[in-house]
Amino acid sequence: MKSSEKISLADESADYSAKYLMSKINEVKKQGYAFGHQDATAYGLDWQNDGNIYKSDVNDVSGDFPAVYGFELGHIELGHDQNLDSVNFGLMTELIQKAHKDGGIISISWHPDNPVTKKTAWDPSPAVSQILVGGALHPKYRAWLLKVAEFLKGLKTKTGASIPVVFRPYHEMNGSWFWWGQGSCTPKEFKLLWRETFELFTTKYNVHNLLYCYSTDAVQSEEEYLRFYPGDEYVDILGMDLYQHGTTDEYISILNRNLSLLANIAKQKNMPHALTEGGLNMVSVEDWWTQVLDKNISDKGLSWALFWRNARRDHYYVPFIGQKSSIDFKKFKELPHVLFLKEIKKIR
Ligand code: BMA
Repeated sequence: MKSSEKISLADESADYSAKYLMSKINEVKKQGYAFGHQDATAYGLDWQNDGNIYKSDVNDVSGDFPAVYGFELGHIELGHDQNLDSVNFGLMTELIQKAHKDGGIISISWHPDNPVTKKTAWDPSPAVSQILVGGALHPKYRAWLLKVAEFLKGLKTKTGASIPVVFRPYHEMNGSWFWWGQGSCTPKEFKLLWRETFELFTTKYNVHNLLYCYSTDAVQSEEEYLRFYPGDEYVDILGMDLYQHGTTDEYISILNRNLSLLANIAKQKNMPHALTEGGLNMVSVEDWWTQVLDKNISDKGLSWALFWRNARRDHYYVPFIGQKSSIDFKKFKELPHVLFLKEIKKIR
């Protein structure tokens, strides 16, 4: 029997592909951690994928593609053709197919608009109580979730096999910037939102290719990490989003405190864990990759670390050719425990 057949996931009807992905994620951490980038192949600094090129700033600089590929579903709920960052959903499906075929891991986030005010995800006006079962906007929200579910379950290889993904909804809920965050709903409402989404996906919409990832922003304590936690029956992977907003010394201590705490909870729950988002905007520290990041995360048992999108000249998280941290990034890529695509491809 293969190890993936023994794996039990939050979704009791999870398909073979999801179990296989979970066993792969568990294998990865035995060898190191995988490197991930948001929208890696959709666009980069001064280029955009028009459907005819396959490239990534990461590959241009380092000679290999990321092992983990972050994609974002914001605005799929509105029925738009493009997400909130102008990535076409058809193209996204193709890029997911390609990354999967190459042996990469897919992680998907979702920044839905505020269902009450119709403003962005960053409008913290309360909304959760109205979209829960029994709420006035529940039917509307169910229709939103159906759109997400259809996209996710429609992810198939060219030969029709299911493509498994790490689904990471309602992230950074302990922060107060999203409508599902702290201050906009109670922990009880948040947990219901998560569980109702999970139940709808697994029992009504028949989505069975997902691993559910719970990810907070930085926390002060285990209690804070678990304040909104919906329960082990609804989660497969534990994550944290940790960005450098202040000094390098501050970030070093944020990484160590938070990732040690995360590793501890993950051990108790026997779940894999990851740095699900992070980075230093515009990577202004030359040796950031080896000296700030790797030195402080390599002993934390992570399965992966994903860096945010290369959107524009003042909003990017991985180097492009000629960028200040690119020499250090190449050294980082050569570290034996840092896994890029060619390395993760070998892990089964
Ligand atoms: C944020 C920024 C936004 C973007 C959003 C969703 O961190 O990058 O510009 O729209 O993520 O990808």
